[in-house]
Amino acid sequence: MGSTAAQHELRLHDTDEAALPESYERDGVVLMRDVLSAEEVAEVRGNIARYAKWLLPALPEDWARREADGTLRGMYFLERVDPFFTDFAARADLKDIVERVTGRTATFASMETFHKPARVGSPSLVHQDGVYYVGRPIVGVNLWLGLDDATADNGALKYWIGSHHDGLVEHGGVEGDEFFRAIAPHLVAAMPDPFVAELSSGSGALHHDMMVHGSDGNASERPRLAMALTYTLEPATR
Ligand SMILES: O=C(O)CCC(=O)C(=O)O
Repeated sequence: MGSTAAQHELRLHDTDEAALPESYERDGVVLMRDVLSAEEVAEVRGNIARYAKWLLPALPEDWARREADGTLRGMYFLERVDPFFTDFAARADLKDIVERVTGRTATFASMETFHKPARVGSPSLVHQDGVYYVGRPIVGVNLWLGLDDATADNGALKYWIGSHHDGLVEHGGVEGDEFFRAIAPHLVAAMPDPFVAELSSGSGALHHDMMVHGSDGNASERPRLAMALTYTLEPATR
């Protein structure tokens, strides 16, 4: 497993930094400030609220996940039915970031929101996105975009830096979520401390599909809204 948080502090890069590819290769994640401007964050937030209010009620139940009290936890497939998100998924500047950092041609694959509501937001159990690609000739990457300030107390992402070098860790099913797969708590407990990616709204984190990551629940009074775009990378080598 990779180095511990104590040994390693991730740098928050600017999106046009030449050092991004090297950091991504070494760490499995790069943190970037100002991927979205404050105006863009406000626009995305407004469209998420509009979509949740007017479209979601008529969409299949499994296009959203809810917290135990019914609060919205996350939404999938927004780009399939809503022109704002179709255009967002096709943004050339976001694809360009992915291609510059990874050095590979990227194709948009999917979009998801993570609402992490105040007080009731549940954890994202520790996992590697690559578990969903097993048996398929796909290499993927995930561009996470903060739409609120993310801090340790409202459920910022946690990364096990360098873990992408060590292949897939065993995952199991998760009670109450037939699709999600996570690394068993006793295996997580044996890992070194993660790096907590405290990021201001508009920042982004691009992580490798073998990066071990997750986030804690949100017991704070501040929500932690985010969205993620996944891309597949060519040529597939695994
Ligand atoms: O935002 C979160 O808490 C989880 C995000 C995540 O697991 C991902 O983007 O792959």
